[in-house]
Amino acid sequence: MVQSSSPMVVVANRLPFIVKKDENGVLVRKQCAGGLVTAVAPVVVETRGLWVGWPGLHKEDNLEYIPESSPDDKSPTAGLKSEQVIPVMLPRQLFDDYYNGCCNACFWPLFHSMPDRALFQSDKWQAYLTANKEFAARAVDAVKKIHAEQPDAVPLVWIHDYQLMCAANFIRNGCEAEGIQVKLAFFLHIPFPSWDMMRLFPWDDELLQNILGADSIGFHLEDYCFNFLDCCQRRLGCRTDRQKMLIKHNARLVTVHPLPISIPYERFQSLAQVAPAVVKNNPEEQILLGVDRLDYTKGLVHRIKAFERFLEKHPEQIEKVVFIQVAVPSRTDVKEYQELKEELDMEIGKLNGRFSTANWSPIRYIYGCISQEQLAAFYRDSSVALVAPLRDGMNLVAKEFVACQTKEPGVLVLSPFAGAGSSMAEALQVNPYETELYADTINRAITMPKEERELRMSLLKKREREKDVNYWLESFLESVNCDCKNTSGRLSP
Ligand code: GDG
Repeated sequence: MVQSSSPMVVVANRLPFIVKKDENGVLVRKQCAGGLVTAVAPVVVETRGLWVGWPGLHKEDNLEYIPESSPDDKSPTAGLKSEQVIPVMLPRQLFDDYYNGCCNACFWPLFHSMPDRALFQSDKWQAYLTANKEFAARAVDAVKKIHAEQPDAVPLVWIHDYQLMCAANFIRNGCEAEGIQVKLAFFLHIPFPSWDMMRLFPWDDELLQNILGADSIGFHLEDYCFNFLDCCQRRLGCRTDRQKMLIKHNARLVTVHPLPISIPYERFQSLAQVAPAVVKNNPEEQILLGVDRLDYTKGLVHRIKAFERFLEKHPEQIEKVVFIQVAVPSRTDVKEYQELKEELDMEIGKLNGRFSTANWSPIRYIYGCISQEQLAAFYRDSSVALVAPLRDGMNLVAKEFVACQTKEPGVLVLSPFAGAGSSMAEALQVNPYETELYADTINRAITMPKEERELRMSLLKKREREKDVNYWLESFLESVNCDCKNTSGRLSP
């Protein structure tokens, strides 16, 4: 397990589980553990730290206590005692304005460079600030609790993602008022946009200043780091050093780090080794696979159009290939997402109607969440994974596909607009906006000779095996420790 010398306080929009009432009305934990939780939760347990976040309930729900994990719970959060969890309970309306109104209707599209979709509303931004203050107040409670139990330790507060971009500054002020020393780190899971995008946000100066409340800021890619430095320099007039990735702000030095996230590689590989085979129409049938949250950034409609063009250009592939698309419902109460679902349903229906034969349909569309074991089986038994978002911070699906390729090597088709595209060089690159080339790339992937597939996949696997999620976590902890030594220096002119 990855070690940290400081007690870790994680501050994230969500707790690593949600709290629900079971059929008998008893409060229970419902697990929603992804790779991040799997890697980070044991560090919180080990360092006697805390996790601050939303439990899935609102203030009106009067949550009385956080239930302990059940005795048969084998998940990575099982060791997290209820006293290590601090729930953030906001009034329902405030939560809606903050989460749907600001995070998802403004920051999500803007940070994915889709400004036409972004709504800029002052009241929603105010709700965002209020919510961030509430998360910060609970994080300061967490720090005080640790300080009382371990007075010599300097807690490491690790804030996650675009829902909490202002929390670092509020936590800093709270801890200073209490006279408690902390290290503050922030990690953004989505892209950080260019100055051209950021300047469209009417309160960009306040946002940037609040992000700079952290001592250490992590993004997936160097490009996102440079975007952030650029914004701080141009909007706030900060002095920056692009080589050392430093920003001077209010007489403090803030460090910026490219920290590309990854997956629990071995867990996916092991799942793929035991998962039952995917049922095919015939043993020769080749599966093309897409796995995404149903989100407009993921390029789902572009993908269906490219697949349609591929079938038009290559009728010889009819009845020989099948495209399985898993689309996980997401933000279903938002109109834009409902419209996207309707568009996708229609495009898939049209294509299936046009090309289906008596024994075969070109697209198997799963709207819902499947088990991780089933997912591993799909990854393993697919000949081609189509990972072609219009924009994506990293994209873990590309990496999970590679980890699960334990049998016949398949081909990864990857968009350069996903963060993963900048390191997974052996994938076939595709621009999702260019339908003709997209269709040709699908054909190239489906007909690629075995030697080439083997070579590409073995190189992809080697990289992902070495740089898994634990490597990411270790790199993060190392970067925070280095900061303590380096930021005592000066910014070169
Ligand atoms: C954000 C950033 C960044 C999907 N369907 C099922 C299922 N999944 C799991 C996958 C994967 C995860 O969901 C999706 O991760 P992504 O990285 O592709 O995308 P986002 O949700 O948008 O995540 C992204 C990430 O944060 C991490 O920093 O890479 O850029 O947008 O792990 O396996 N899991 C199960 N059933 C499904 O049907 N069990």
